[in-house]
Amino acid sequence: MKALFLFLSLIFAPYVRESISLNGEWAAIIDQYDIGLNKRLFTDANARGKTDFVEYSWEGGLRLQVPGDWNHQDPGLWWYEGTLWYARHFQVTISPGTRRILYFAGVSHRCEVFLNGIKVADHEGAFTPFQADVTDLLLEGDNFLAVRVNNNRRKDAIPAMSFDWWNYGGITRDVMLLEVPSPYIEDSFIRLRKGTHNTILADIRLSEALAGFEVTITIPELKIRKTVKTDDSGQARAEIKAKKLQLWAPLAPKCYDITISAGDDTVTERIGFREIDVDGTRILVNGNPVFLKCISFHEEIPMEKRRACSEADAHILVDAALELGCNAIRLAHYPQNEYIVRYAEEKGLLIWEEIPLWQGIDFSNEDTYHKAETYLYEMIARDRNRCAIGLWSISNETRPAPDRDAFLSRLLSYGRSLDDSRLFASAFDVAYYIPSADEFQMKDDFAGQLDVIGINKYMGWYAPWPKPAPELRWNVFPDKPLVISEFGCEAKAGTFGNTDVASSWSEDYQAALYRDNLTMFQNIPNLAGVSPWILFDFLSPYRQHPANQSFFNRKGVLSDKGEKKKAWYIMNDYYRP
Ligand code: GCB
Repeated sequence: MKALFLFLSLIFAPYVRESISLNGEWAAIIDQYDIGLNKRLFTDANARGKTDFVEYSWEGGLRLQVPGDWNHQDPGLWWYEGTLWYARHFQVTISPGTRRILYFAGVSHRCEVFLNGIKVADHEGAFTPFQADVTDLLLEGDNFLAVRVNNNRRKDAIPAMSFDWWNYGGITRDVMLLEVPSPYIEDSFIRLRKGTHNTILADIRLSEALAGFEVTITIPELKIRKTVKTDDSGQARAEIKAKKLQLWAPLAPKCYDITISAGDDTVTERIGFREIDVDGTRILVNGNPVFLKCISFHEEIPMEKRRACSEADAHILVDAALELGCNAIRLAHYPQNEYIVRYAEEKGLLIWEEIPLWQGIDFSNEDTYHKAETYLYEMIARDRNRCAIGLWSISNETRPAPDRDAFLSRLLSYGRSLDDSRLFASAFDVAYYIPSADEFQMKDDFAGQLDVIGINKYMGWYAPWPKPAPELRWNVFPDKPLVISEFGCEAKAGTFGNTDVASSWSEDYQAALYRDNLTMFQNIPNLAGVSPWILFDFLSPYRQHPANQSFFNRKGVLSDKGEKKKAWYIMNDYYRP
């Protein structure tokens, strides 16, 4: 049997497998001049004897918590951009016949990983995981792990030289050492068969190309048990009719415990099933039109000025979106940690997930293109079994130009080849009011290839209102679903005053602007959802006003302390059924 889809090589379901956590306290050395490789910081050398001149030590220095950005853990690192080394020891008991996979859920932005002095991985891209099979390098007993981390902004990177959020550095997500039998279930894609509501398709691949290997899928709640055999590439497909399958839907989440076993490997994951599609200008979930009541947030706990990294942090962010009345979230502007995605799915929030292809990208650079493909691949590999994810977004605020159009078209085809069960979108900031036509229009040769058009529009903040809101008409990709993927303005919580003056930074100005936007939205015939910018005030070096911002972007409907601004109540009214 030939598989009809691409298998992806990040281990399936790392969070539910047996593992040793390598979170906790790590030793750290700041390496501002990037000389650590020459000094061999990847070894745990100690000077012994008269002529041994080791000029560093992993003992007695800085200590950092993993997961966690380095910025908030030491005042000297708040603004730091550069290289920093992490290291730790850990103990292992070797079990013959098993494999060990070192898994990093996210390191910001690039890193090299050394185990017992030998390089085992390098990775670029702060917001997606990577792994290395280290079975053959592990020692019985003590092992030494060192990671060279660098968070410099670079012209050819994604994101590139500047972006409107804090450039946190470090090992910002979990690190674990997984123990799996051999062979193990390396990849698995479980979803509804396209066009049906009662047929489950499960594609499974083993870590080795073993033919005739039995793979069993059980779903006890549905009384399903099906065994299939692998082909000579170690792959198997099961197509399962499920009579009483209850589908997952926004705010009506239903997932099942699904167990996949192959040889000695058994994995039980929570998996849900849903269909997402477009019909003209509407987004359909399981055949029913859904208007996206969405909100964006960054992976940040603003109250503590740090990146979000734990299950408890995920609850803070997702619960705040639920309290606002949302049925969807936009993970701005990058894949956020798995705790957020899993908890949102459990709570029934449809997810718009995106890669950080945010303004200022070097579209004519072939290396940058390959980085974009890698990002998309890793995001989809990590999350394609999460039914809550309805939209993959591939870019934010890019300007039409031949090199950009070619780059995004190519990237979109690549994305569609990885997953044909979801919608593809992008957010644009090139919809303008055209006085001669007396309407909003947008010219973009690429955008028409997408399923859903996102429009970021800051009426009343970056752009003045050309006419009163009720009179503004929209004619932007009228045949496709359009989501207002950003709107809003800055307001300092606790500041009240004139509703007409943007420079008042008042909650009242923000509230009036929200009301006007909601009025204008009534004149967008193809509107399929809205997503205010943003849930919480967030940190950004862009935001330099000493009194009003102090490096916070103040467009939150909640302040950095979690206080509700007036705009919060307006959105809550709009979203309440
Ligand atoms: C945008 C960007 C977002 C910014 C926001 C702003 O259009 O997509 O990342 O933070 O505007 O506040 O200016």
